[in-house]
Amino acid sequence: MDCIDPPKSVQSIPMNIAFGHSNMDIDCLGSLLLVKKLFPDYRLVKSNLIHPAARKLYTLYQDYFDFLNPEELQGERIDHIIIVDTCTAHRVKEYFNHIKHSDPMIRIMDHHNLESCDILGAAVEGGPYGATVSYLGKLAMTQGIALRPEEATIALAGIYADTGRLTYENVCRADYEVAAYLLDMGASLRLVKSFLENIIEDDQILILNQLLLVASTSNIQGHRILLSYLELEDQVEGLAPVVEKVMDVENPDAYFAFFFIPKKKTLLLIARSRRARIDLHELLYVYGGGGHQAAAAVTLKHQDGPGFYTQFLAYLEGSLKPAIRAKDIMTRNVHTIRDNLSLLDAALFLESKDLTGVPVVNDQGKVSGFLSLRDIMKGRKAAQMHSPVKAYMTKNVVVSEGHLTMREVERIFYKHHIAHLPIVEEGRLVGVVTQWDYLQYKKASAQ
Ligand SMILES: [Mn+2]
Repeated sequence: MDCIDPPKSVQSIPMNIAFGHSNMDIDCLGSLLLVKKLFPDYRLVKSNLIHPAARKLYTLYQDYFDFLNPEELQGERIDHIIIVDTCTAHRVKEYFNHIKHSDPMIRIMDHHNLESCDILGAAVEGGPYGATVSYLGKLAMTQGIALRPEEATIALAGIYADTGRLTYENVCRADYEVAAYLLDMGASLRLVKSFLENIIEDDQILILNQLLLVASTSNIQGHRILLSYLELEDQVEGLAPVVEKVMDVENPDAYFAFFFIPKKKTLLLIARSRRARIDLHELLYVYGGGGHQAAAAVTLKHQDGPGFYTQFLAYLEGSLKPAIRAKDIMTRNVHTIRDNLSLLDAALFLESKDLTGVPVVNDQGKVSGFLSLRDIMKGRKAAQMHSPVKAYMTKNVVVSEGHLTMREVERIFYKHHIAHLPIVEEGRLVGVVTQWDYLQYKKASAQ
């Protein structure tokens, strides 16, 4: 052969490329798919690391995406770049390491803290969406782009993955709008669900079973804390979803899962919290780890596993903010009535105060009953509105004390089917926790 290949470093046709962050996740893949539809002249570049949660989807669709490796950018002239799902320079370093002799225009589409973007010269767009897919999905909707069912499925998986199936606090209206558009395009919820299933390996299932056996709960500062300590022969991938599964089963306020690999003297602590008061990032930051309030982890080398476990428990005991208790959320200055009041006067009183029920107290301030609208209704039906309250009130009222944790309050509500829980101190009424108080607490404090 006498023809000579042109030197690789002098590519005359400039390229447009798009990529997501290193360790590509499902939102990344979904976003890149939409880039492919919206900007057909862009080539997609893959990260050399795929997040474990996205591997299934990536493996099934790698032909569809037709990714370039970052190394293949070497020597190419790049004119335009679209970066999705990150605006942080160190998360796209693996691509820029190979981009030389180019001065590309960079467009970023993201849903993370956009104002803290440190990729210089880039034009940033997006906003506080639950997923980057939702931003790109809005663009696709505006342009009337049609998707095939498989494409819609991948995109929807991105929204579901980043929003905890549309339940996290980051969810906004656009996430639902784009989800609806993707359903119209034939997205399969059954497939989405299977892509999100991330406990698939045998060793993950084995560890799940072991954790369920060894995990135990402790009461620390009024919180129900789940703890487990497990020694592993070697590193296991995908432990976080296993820990989350145990969390779902046991439903504690927070879970601290310790994994120790003796031969490497390495300790991995994975933590999850369901209470705003338990800030895991703050707790693990002290050990050089972190994440966010509800999910954090730390890896420690040169450790004595059992020793660290004991030491960490003492640290938790001293650092956890006390749990919220009935006295913290109860309504104080409660209205009360006496049992010799007529039902009619009691009804007028409830109406004037806009109440659905009221504790009945005696001369000593002790709770002797509870009168609800339902009790009054019974009196009205029997044409007994001039009867005294004591004839129709609920006697044997369930009362509690202020130190009860919210978990205990919850249990009482459900067990006794009541909507008001009078709180007494030394027998005297000091407040009431209503279902409304309880729901406000749930909204503010629980995940
Ligand atoms: Mn994302």
